[in-house]
Amino acid sequence: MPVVTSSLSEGHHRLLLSLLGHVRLHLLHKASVHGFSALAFHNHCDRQGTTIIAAYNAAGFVFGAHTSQDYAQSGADVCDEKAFLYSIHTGGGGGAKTLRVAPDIHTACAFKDMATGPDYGALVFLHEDAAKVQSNPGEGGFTFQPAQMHGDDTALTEFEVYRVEGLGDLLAKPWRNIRWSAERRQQLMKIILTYKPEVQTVQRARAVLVGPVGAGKSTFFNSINSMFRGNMTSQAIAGTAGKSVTTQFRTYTIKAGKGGAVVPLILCDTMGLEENTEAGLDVEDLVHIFKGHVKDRYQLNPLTPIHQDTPGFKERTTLSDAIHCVVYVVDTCKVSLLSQKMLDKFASIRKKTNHLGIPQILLMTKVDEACPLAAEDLQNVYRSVYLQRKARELSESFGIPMSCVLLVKSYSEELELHQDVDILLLTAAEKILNYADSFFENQVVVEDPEAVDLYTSKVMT
Ligand SMILES: Nc1nc2c(ncn2[C@@H]2O[C@H](COP(=O)(O)OP(=O)(O)OP(=O)(O)O)[C@@H](O)[C@H]2O)c(=O)[nH]1
Ligand SMILES: [Mg+2]
Repeated sequence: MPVVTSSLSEGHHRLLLSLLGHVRLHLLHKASVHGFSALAFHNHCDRQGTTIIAAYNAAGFVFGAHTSQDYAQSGADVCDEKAFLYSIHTGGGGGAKTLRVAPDIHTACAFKDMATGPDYGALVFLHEDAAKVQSNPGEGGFTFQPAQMHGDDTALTEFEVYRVEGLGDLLAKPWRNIRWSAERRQQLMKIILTYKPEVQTVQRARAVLVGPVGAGKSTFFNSINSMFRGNMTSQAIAGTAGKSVTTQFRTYTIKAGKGGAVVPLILCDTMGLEENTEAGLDVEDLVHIFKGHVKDRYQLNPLTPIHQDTPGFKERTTLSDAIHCVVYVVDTCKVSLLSQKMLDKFASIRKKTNHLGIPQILLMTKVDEACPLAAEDLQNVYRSVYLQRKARELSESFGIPMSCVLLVKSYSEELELHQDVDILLLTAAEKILNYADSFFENQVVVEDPEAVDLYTSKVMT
């Protein structure tokens, strides 16, 4: 499915936010993709809470309507003290002109909640199921000059609707204490570099990154690698495409500096999960990965699941080959958009992971994209009310305690390392090692660890 992107320029976006306060916009409907029809509009926008319309015309106007009430095709007149019409015009060489029209409180109902396009009386969008707006200034209690509202041009070149998500304020106290100092960074580096697994036969902890396509798995590995190397690296191919960019199972060894000591943490990268069966990483393939049967660079194929006769299948595995911690990776911007099918897939993976006794953590990536407060200053990450809400939402839908949820920002476009980014990445790496220790503590001690089927504790011949 093509990615649907907003047509708002950076300037329009900024001006729109200045009308709305401390919020984030989430695109629900884009008529050039979904259709200039009332039906398509209601399919995407009904019962979405606070929304704002952005209609575009060839005269360079972006204009629309804000309401804090649901569209629900109830047939009723909906009143809303928070409703307003607006217009932003940046054409003509001068600065941007912004117009905000509140309804007359004595007469006004915000909109007629019909099965038509959004009907604010003075402006009726998608009029007659077409790319146009009907303009009736004064009607419904909204008074304006048509020239100021839409430059007298009622034909629409685009029509978008955004859900307005309140970001809340910053918490007075962060919900997790992070020390943002150079000393702490050094301390975490040292803890990780001197880590030794509880079990003597195992040299390094092995964690696997599991998550939907584009969640930031490969970029997380690249970021950890860059941090230990001391410069930006991009060993794992990362990027965006309709399908998973990563198609091979990779086990990455990390070195502290060029040619330096090996970090006692192996990060394994996998193909992204997709909601449909026979697409994306196969859940049974993942179980083979957990048990250590899959070799580095194995070409994953959703249509041909791995089995014992698969070339390269590693039959005899040791504790060193197995996965010691599963790291679920989820894009913070997409927490509310995880489909039931994807959540079901995660639930089935969790069931299998629990059965194998592997500890799990949940990594929420792209906090900078999800929350402007975190983008402005990463030290706000555990103080942002919005991010805390998203973490709770995810923890509940996964059934994973909040204590296992970690927020990170990976290096996606930077050329230089940054202390705050490093501290969040190192905190995640330290947590992975602690959880791997829990895995080791649960292992039965066997006489010959080199010849054991881990998960049946059966000595193999
Ligand atoms: N702003 C920002 N972008 C990120 C972050 N992490 C990843 N990205 C971007 O997200 C996109 C997808 O990242 P990948 O690391 O390729 O995602 P993946 O989970 O490996 O995806 P597949 O291999 O396709 O399943 C890339 O364009 C990254 O630059 C982050 O923390 N912040
Ligand atoms: Mg990848």
